[in-house]
Amino acid sequence: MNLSHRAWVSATLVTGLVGAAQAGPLVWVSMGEDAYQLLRAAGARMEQVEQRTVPIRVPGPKAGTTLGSETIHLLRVDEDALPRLSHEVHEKLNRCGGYIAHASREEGRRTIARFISPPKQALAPPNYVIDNAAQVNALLPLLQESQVRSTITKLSTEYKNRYYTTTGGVTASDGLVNTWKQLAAGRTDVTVKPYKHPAWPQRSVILTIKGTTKPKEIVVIGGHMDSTIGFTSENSIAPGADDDASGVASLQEVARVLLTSGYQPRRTLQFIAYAAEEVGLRGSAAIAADYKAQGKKVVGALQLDMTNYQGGVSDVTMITDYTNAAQNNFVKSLAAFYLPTLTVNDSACGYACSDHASWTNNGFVASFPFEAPMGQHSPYIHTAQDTLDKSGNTANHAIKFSRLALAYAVELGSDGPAPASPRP
Ligand code: IPO
Ligand code: ZN
Repeated sequence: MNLSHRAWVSATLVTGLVGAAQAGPLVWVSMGEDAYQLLRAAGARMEQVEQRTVPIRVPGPKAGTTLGSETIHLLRVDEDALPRLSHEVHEKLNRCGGYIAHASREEGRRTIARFISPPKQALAPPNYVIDNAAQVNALLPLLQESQVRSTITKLSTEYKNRYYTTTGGVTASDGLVNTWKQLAAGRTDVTVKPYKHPAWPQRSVILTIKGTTKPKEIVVIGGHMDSTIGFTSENSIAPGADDDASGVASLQEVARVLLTSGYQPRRTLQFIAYAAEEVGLRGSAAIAADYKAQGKKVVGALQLDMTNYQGGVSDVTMITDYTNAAQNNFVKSLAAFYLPTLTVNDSACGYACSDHASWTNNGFVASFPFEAPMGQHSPYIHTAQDTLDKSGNTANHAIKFSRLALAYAVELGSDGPAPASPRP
């Protein structure tokens, strides 16, 4: 008996109520209950709807503990209804509730099944120990708020939008390749490469610092470069200053400091700006699936999506769902040790809310430190008002995430204490 098959509750065939307004191709997507209800309320043309209830598990050492459950819907929907969904999800839901795009029903079912029973991790968990305090404490003061601020300004003002299919989206991606190449200048152990996605023009960008003794073990720090306002086209204004110029700027500043200081990790470090997050996590899904297929050993991934709007009293909110509890605890311990003035709390963000889910879904360990508790994050995202002035024209909040990500990069990237410095 095929259990996974039996678990599917299928589907009333639902046809669109406003067929005339929508004439796009039907695409496979999966989403949580709340996003699905919005889609239905909007009268979107949809077919072959089926749903499963997914336990929200705490993975890792506390495996078996559940945080409750949520219903995931798999369906074919008019592609033209999706931009509006992105918009409404953010307008009407106090949490994220994104969707994942799928190539077929079978691929969608497999993906959802992997959320229910995550693939066994090929890699033994790393040692989560803090043993590089001298190095981390020497590097932390080199991080500059002004650098993060200027990157957010550049990304959010130089292009009308950074949507995955527009000129702005492609130019922004090319611009990141150039900027990151300049950061890497003079380092023979560093590469910067665009990652091509055959189905759309915007490329993801990957900066790699090759590990000295364990180059096959990879630590990923990522954020998404694309922006959206829902119905986004060539001339739409979608600054995406918080979502997610802030995350890309936070991680670029970590790369800048590691590269200019001459830091050499034992494990390979990769900084990734993902394409096409806003349209169903497509860029990160492609990369994580590719890494899995190639047997790449991703030791851990850290997602930075929205770091610069302090909507609550807490500085850092650790996302608890579709992330790894052991690594989340490590990130919290890094905050407590290196950044003791930061306040940290927990929130769930729902199905497919950012690129960490792509790593989790492919059997890798991922964490997602976020700017605010659920519902207190920037209310301007996915609109033309997502601009830096909403954060007081500073990167004071985002720089905290650079500090946390730097501690993560050096502690996990070093895999053990720094070698004793040679005697003078
Ligand atoms: C997002 C992430 C976490 C939470 I809690 C609320 C909102 C934003 C995410 N859905 C997004 O738009 N990423 O691009
Ligand atoms: Zn977004």
